[in-house]
Amino acid sequence: RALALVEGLAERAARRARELAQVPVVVATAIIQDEEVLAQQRAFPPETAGRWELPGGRVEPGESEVDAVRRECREELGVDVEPGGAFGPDVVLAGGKYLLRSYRAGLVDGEPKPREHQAVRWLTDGTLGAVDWLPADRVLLPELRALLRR
Ligand code: 9L3
Ligand code: MG
Repeated sequence: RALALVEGLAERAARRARELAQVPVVVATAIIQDEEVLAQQRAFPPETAGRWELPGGRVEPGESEVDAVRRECREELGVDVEPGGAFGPDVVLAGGKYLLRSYRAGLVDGEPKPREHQAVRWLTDGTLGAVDWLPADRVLLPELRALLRR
């Protein structure tokens, strides 16, 4: 009976792992320059309009995560970035519908201008906590702080 219980638990864990492996990833980008990080203010949908986030969006099928970082920064801000590594925890979005995964990036070319957003703002360690972040992005603030202090 104990063996059947363990086998049942192992089967459940394996099923959950397969489910998680299929959860689409939304990338977020911490563009860092001169000890500041770029945040942008959402314009839509109405539930999130006015709140702040790191630039990014859904990884398309067959696209790598770093390619999604490059594409989203070009689309949303009109800039070329060079992605570094991922940082911080994966954050569950929309009750498990997506996973938010965050990457560091350097600004290679262009001046960030909001194309789909209300505003952009460079934040320092001191002002990082002052904007109204989306809840998922707020989870990343300790790791973002650590990146800015390096
Ligand atoms: N999201 C949260 N924080 C972020 C990003 C880039 C995205 N830093 C959430 C907002 C949306 C979903 O992920 O619910 C998809 O993002 P987008 O395609 O609307 O940018
Ligand atoms: Mg986006």
